[in-house]
Amino acid sequence: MKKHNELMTLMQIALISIFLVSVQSAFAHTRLRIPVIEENAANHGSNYNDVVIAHGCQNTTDGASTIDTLGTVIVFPDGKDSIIEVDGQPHTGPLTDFVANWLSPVTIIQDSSIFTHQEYIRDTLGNKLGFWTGGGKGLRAGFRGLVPFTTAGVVIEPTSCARSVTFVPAIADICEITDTNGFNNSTVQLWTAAVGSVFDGIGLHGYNSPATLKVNRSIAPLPASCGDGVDVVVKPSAEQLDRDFKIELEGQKIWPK
Ligand SMILES: [Cu+2]
Repeated sequence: MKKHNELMTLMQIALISIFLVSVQSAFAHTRLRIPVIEENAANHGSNYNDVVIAHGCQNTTDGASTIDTLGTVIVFPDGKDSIIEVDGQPHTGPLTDFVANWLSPVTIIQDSSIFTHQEYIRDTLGNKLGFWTGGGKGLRAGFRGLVPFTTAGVVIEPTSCARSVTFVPAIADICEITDTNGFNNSTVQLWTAAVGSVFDGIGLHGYNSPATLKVNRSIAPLPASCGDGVDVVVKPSAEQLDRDFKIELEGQKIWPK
């Protein structure tokens, strides 16, 4: 009887492991390699990170991710007309209610090990909100890609009740250059918050499953009146994505077509 029980336990463990492995691969989406960081007020220090391209695009025969990736685009919320949520509720005030220094959050780390071209995506004031990289060998399906960049040190407004601020960038892994009508699982992987932009990707593989960068409060203590504090989430507006989420090469827009 005891042997029988041990066997059952072993089988249960095996089944649970199989379940965990399949859950993990279902969640193997494009993410940031370091999704949680601390405030970094030390003279505008940077936080080193990578976009992790987890898989290519899916073929239409069996849905496996067998299609190579030609390039990647990432754009952070600009903090001007961004969608701000406080403990899940809409916040109508500006981002400066919670973050003191969100201007130019991204710096590219020069690297051509996967893609040959790298270029910033800027707002009209020249702030670096994101970048694209593409061309060259590209990323072979079945391999993972690390696309390196840094984020500028984030300073949480000391007088605010924010105990964390989570920024939600938009990322696209592009396997074929198309217009927005050509978006499907074999041409692009869209990791965007569904905010009503043309990049929502309704019904596609990464629908409303964006990467996140959570900044935990770690410098100024929470004011006593804040209690446990609040968690703030910042998403790009549809207007920003429709305007900024693109690949432009020498003034020519090449993605989406
Ligand atoms: Cu995935």
